[in-house]
Amino acid sequence: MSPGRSRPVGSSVAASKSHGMSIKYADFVDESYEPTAEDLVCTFRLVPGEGLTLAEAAGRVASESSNGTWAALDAPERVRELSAIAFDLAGDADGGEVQVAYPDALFDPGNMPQILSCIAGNILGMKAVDTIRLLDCEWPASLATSFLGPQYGPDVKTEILDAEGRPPTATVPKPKVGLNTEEHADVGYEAWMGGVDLLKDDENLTDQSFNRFDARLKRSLERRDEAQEATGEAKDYLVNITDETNVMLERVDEVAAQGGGFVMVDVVTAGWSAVQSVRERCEEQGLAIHAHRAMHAAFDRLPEHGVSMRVLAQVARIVGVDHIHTGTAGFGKLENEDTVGINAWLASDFHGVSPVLPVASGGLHPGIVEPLLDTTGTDVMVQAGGGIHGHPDGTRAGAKAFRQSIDAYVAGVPVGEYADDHPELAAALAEWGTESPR
Ligand code: RUB
Ligand code: CA
Repeated sequence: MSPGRSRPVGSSVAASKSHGMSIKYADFVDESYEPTAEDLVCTFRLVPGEGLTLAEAAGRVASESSNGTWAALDAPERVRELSAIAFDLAGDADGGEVQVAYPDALFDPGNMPQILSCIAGNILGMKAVDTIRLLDCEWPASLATSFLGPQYGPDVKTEILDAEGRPPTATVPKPKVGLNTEEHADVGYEAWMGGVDLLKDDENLTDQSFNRFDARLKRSLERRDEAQEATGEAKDYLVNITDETNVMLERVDEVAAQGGGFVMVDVVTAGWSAVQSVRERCEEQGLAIHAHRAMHAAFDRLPEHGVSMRVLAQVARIVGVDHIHTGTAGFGKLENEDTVGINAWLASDFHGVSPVLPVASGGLHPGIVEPLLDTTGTDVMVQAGGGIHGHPDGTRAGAKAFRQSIDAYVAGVPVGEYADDHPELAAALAEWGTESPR
């Protein structure tokens, strides 16, 4: 079969009705189909429901995620042209992997919720599959470039920060929620003075009564300016604007008015539509977006079901965040899926869409930086909360120790050796060693 969508309707079409043709599940499978450059191609891993073959389950997936349903339908050819085709089936009734090609005309360009309602919608709950996971997508240029994409990506290192040639660093004050505005901004000041580039709000700190958004933004940026002046190094603040969409847009304007360079959004809990709106406003205001991925594990933790972190990261890049958390490659406190592969994808050529800077975060401390960067490379942001503020000599010493561990790595000096004349690093290594916390 030649590539392209104009193909004879599946051999199993039983009867054509007067004004069209009858389409049913089996017509959504064509093992000889070759996808075109205009197709969105999704790879699914699935276990068919009881009594179904892999092909029967795959046909149901392609049908339900494009334009079919459980009943055989009479449909004109032009409607049929919008159908997805399951074309590469590997496995059997016990499970396998299936590729499904979607014509780009099925989608509404620039509308991420619509795209996800197709490829990650009803199919996740179909009885025709016991489990199904969207593993990976190959995006056509027409969809990938129908969104704004990242404004800065890794260029934040030089365009907003002074982090050329090294991983930028961030820290989230701990306790994560509960400090008042002055205490929170103080922690930021101490961390900046110790050598950290970015103060970061925690994902569940927004505008609570004990630490109001407006006051925190204002006070943190005042302290940032003091730290910038004292150190001569650019510093900034990842302020968590997550809220209802219109409130977020007001906060983007407010951050810009106060001279901040970044906003942080909990992209999964806020929703991609809201992230699209924030991205547009950030274009006007010149702000970069730090994407926290809280709740991603509801989609990606169970390996047989849901949506992979790889696909969530693809969506984030297309919509246009500048940084996204992608885990710590097995080090640290949280479960991670394929950090290295996801980070490579975020840096890869992708229809001219800018890359995204990945963020390693969750249970990091100076003793883990060396093996982490050995695994991920240095094109990442590294974040430590407890691994800075839990330092025996406090936040400023913790920030120094963390920065020293990065400087040691970039200089090619083993961290234990660098600690010989860097007492803050020596104290951190004495406290935590090189173990990952749990
Ligand atoms: C970091 C922390 C962040 C995690 C989330 O705190 O709690 O929310 O980065 O995980 P600490 P991920 O440095 O004290 O562990 O980055 O994997 O989404
Ligand atoms: Ca957190």
